Amino acid sequence: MRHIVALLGVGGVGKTTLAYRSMGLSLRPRVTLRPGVYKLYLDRGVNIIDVPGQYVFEVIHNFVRMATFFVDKVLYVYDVTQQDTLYAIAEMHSRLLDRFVKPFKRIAVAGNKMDLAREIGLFIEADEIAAAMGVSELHYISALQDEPSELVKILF
Ligand SMILES: Nc1nc2c(ncn2[C@@H]2O[C@H](COP(=O)(O)OP(=O)(O)OP(=O)(O)O)[C@@H](O)[C@H]2O)c(=O)[nH]1
Ligand SMILES: [Mg+2]
Repeated sequence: MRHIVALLGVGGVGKTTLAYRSMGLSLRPRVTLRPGVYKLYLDRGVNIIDVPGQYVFEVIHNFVRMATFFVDKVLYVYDVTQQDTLYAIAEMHSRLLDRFVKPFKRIAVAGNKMDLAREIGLFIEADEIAAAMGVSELHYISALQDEPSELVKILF
């Protein structure tokens, strides 16, 4: 069975960059307007679902319209230099819980753009919000700079 992971987060946090770099591509993505499904062939197949939308309501609307019942893991992505993107994933999560009887098997939070955080000296941690969301799996990454092998790990 393929492992299906959905990337959720507001516009510009780096979802498509994460999907591309996990596949070893270094293209600079444009704004995602349509749902993307990227297939990775590792020891186990992975489908990465890149959900379009700039704002919370759009992302949730687009995600719910997709075949969300197949999703094995939801990876909430925020930008560690933008506090509002962190609040946005908490809001997305509560909106999803309002709609689904059962939460997803696996839920994780990824704080992205760590390279930028180090450069500008501003790092917004997700510990408290992740705990409030009931999420214990938390990763801090640079979708732009981390090795693909490291990025792939957080998809599982
Ligand atoms: N410095 C830095 N920039 C990043 C990183 N990841 C993504 N970016 C940049 O952030 C911008 C948005 O990245 P995308 O991957 O398009 O973000 P997205 O979440 O797919 O955005 P939408 O498609 O608009 O929803 C691009 O200019 C990326 O190059 C990162 O780890 N570090
Ligand atoms: Mg995108």
